[in-house]
Amino acid sequence: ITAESRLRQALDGDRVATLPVWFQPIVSPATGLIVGAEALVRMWTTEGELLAPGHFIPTAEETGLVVPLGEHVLAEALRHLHRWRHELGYVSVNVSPRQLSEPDFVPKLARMLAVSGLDDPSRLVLEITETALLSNSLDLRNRLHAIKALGVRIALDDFGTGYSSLTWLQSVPADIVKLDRSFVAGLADDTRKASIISAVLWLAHSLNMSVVAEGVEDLADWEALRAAECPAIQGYFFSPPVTADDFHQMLTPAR
Ligand code: G
Ligand code: G
Ligand code: MN
Ligand code: NA
Repeated sequence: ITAESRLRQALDGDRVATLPVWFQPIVSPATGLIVGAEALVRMWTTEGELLAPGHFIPTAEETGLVVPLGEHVLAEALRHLHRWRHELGYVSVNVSPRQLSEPDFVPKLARMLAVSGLDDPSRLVLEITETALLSNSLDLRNRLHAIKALGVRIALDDFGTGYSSLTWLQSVPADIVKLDRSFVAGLADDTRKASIISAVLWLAHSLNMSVVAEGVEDLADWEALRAAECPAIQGYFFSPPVTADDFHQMLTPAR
């Protein structure tokens, strides 16, 4: 059974069960409170193995199956945003280059928002990677502006690792920079990383953008980011991605 037919089967079946969407908290280091979450899809195989997205997103991209897969993740993200509307600020969803280049991506997104019952579209964030924007075409930029016009926010994922980060900042109407974990993990013991982070924080602030530092794996990094007044962090130190039910428990702990 090929990776493609496995994915096709999953999409034809019970998507919610077979392609569960997990959530990783995004936290304010100043308060320790959960401000948002990144939605990260998983896949159960018929052999009962749970696959991380690295094992099937590339196939999904190549075959175009990332389009129905992406719709499923978006639908689940919106459903959970509604479920957690009183406890959670926002949910951030990864959008692949292939999805973004679908001609009816924006109208579909608008329809999904309309039926979601979401009070404020800025509570949905779309994460875009630099590879999606390599072309930097006018068409793509128009599309990003159309997404912004819906009130949805845009985050630059894996920021700092591509070739054109500063070009991006200039040309993409982004709201959030997600600083790649290669700049974050170990920053407390690395003055070069710490300098890069303060420069990015300053730059983002000047451009009216927020920052999420990814890959915070220990207390020292958390403390350093709090001292640097980084608005938000994400990483194994606080929590790995967890099931929706486990995330629900983190949001509404039993008193
Ligand atoms: O295997 P691992 O968990 O490290 O893979 C994470 C990668 O998979 C990240 O790059 C993340 O952006 C991507 N990813 C996770 N969920 C989704 C999704 O719903 N859609 C897309 N396009 N990518 C996703
Ligand atoms: O490319 P993207 O930023 O969307 O990838 C998110 C991926 O990063 C997820 O697969 C998630 O499991 C992983 N991740 C989240 N926190 C940490 C962390 O603290 N350390 C490492 N190494 N990976 C992390
Ligand atoms: Mn991401
Ligand atoms: Na990232």
